[in-house]
Amino acid sequence: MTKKTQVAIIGAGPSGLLLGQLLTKAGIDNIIVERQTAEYVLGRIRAGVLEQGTVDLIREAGAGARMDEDGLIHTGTDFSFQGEHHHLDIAKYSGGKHVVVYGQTEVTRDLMDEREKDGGVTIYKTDNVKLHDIESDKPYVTYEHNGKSLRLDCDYIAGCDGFHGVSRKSIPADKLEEYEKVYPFGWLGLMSDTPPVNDELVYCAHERGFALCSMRSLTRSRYYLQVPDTDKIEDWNEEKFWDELKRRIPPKMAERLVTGPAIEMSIAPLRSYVCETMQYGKLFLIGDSAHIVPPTGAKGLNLAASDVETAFRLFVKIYKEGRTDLIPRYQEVCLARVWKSVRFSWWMTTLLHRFPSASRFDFRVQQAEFDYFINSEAGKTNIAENYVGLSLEELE
Ligand code: RFL
Ligand code: PHB
Repeated sequence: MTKKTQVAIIGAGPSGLLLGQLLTKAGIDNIIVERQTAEYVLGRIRAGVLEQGTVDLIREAGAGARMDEDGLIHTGTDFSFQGEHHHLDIAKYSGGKHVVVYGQTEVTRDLMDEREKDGGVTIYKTDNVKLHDIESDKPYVTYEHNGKSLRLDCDYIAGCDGFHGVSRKSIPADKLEEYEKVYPFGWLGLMSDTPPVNDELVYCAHERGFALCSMRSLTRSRYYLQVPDTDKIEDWNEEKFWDELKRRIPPKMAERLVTGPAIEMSIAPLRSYVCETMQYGKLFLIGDSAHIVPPTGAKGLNLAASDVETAFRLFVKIYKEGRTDLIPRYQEVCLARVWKSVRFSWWMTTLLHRFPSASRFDFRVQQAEFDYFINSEAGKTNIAENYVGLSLEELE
């Protein structure tokens, strides 16, 4: 059986769902093809910090009501270096901007609900998704669903299928321009229904390794620990996690930390990756399918949202004004922002983590760099304006 749509979207993560909703609201037909079930997608605990641009786009997609109600506005963020606590007034140093703490799971759920209300089509539990003739005027997608082989004809394909997806792999290898950096550690995350230890997030550099105190609400906390990339989840348990966290955060915070059962514990590897070939023929790579950043700058989901914004504005120009001449601008506009976020995420990671290869000299330089940034007006402005998100170029 063959279906037809204007934009075929591969992947129902935040990129695919956000693009789908924006297109639907603009009257551009789209179908999402997702490998997993909706429950599986909602079970992945990931991002927590939304930039203003991401918040605005979610509202434009009609999925902002619950975020506006429940999202926590953060006008500052905290740092700790070897147990010494520092507050950074993000609003003061970014011209009055802030970030919103609202979980990726909730964003995804809101977008799924809105899509259902609008009658948007998402085909979950698909297998063997393949992209065909992406260089031609008649690209199409084939997949298996409920034991049947199906085909989806389309004008364009949006590859929103994450780092391990099939979209990027459909571009000929000799056309891919890729850059990668893998870090020798990962983040062990723990979610618990306990009140957050601090009213702001706390990024903690410590000789035992980095730790992050984050949250999802006033009753739900999210904590992370830097762990060697060789660690397995079986090497850890809740007790060991809480003990280690208390050692890495400021002592006063450790005293008031409320511990509790883990709702989720998992390890994520850290990497920086950019595929500069973000558009090839009729295929557009969006979000994690095109780039990965280590989570230290809270940029992954926000970069995905800014790709979505660029792709969406482009599709509107194409369908409403026939502006196919703007297609090459897609990757130019995206990459200008991607590389700046890649830089910031790499810098935050380098500033705050313990690298196994670091010497005593390297540690002193790291300490001096932190000291400089946190005590200088220029340093604080630098962190704040990157943290709230840099602006996006116009398509034309
Ligand atoms: P996703 O979320 O990976 O979704 C891709 C979807 O595509 C599906 N898929 C396929 N579907 C069909 N056929 C195939 N062959 C397919 N292969 C894959 C998958 O099942 C999935 O549903 O990519 P997307 O939509 O681009 O979204 C990107 C974000 O998820 C990611 O950037 C963020 O989570 C990164 N991130 C953070 N970003 C922030 O902006 N702020 C944060 O605070 C933040 N914290 C984090 C993070 C990521 C983390 N991990 C686990 C990597 C914290 C962590 C720990
Ligand atoms: C999170 O709450 O999951 C989170 C917050 C800030 C980061 C990374 C992850 O930089």
